Amino acid sequence: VELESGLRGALERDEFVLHYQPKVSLETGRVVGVEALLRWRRPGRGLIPPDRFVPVLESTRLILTVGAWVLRTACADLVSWDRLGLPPLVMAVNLSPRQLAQPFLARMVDDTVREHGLDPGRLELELTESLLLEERTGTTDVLDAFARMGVRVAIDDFGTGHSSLSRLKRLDVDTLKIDRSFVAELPHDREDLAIASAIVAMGRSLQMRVVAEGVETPAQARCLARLGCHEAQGWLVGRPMPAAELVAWLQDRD
Ligand code: G
Ligand code: G
Ligand code: MN
Ligand code: NA
Repeated sequence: VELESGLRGALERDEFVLHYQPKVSLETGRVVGVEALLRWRRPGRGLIPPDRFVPVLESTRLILTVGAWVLRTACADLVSWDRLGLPPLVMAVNLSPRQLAQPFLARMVDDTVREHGLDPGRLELELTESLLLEERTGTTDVLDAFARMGVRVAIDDFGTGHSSLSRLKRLDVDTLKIDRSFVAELPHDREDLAIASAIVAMGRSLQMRVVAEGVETPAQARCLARLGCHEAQGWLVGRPMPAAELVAWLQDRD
């Protein structure tokens, strides 16, 4: 309750910030995109990570206004990086189930992308795997709308939920993100290796891109590259950073 009252008005008080975590191609080693991750700068309490407050936002309608702010801010930052002459990255933004149930979500995303003059293919929306379980017609419609617009869709934390593979086949999904729990014990753990290998093989055969999350060591990255995983995200590549720090980090790499 105290958290909820603090969150009300946090947007107006400018207390939210986005950090960006880079992703690299395992084929070229190049940075290909970033994921926008929300943090709450709570007065007197420091930077609060999303697992502490996103569920509260989601249990209220606050996630809708904060979610729209996240999308606008991420698009504005992406445009500013283009203007600095940085290589064209793909911006990944997380969407919660409640946002996906919003009737005008596709329109809101379309408007935001247009207002910033972005190629829609530069935006990737990350959805949780639980959406693949539900036979909610609305989900199919909104994913179809994203596909028509050319906005990419990724399934986050893949492998942890109970997704229906037949539904995965029917939905227009571009990217699977292997949950970091399957990456942590690579390359030694035989079960995790089998799971990661199966996800990569399935994604590739369905023409999807596969991204591994939580990559912390060169041995994990080599193992994933050998399996055919396209991209890696994790501390080995870079931690989530404020926009200014990301720009310096990107310029440093070249
Ligand atoms: O940055 P961190 O690892 O603490 O993020 C944990 C999780 O919080 C993310 O994987 C994502 O599921 C969720 N999250 C982060 N930012 C956002 C956001 O902007 N919107 C929503 N809905 N969830 C987010
Ligand atoms: O979208 P998702 O909930 O997966 O967000 C990714 C979260 O995982 C981020 O909040 C980030 O802080 C965390 N994270 C990112 N890279 C690593 C990593 O290499 N190892 C671990 N343990 N956590 C990570
Ligand atoms: Mn994510
Ligand atoms: Na994730």
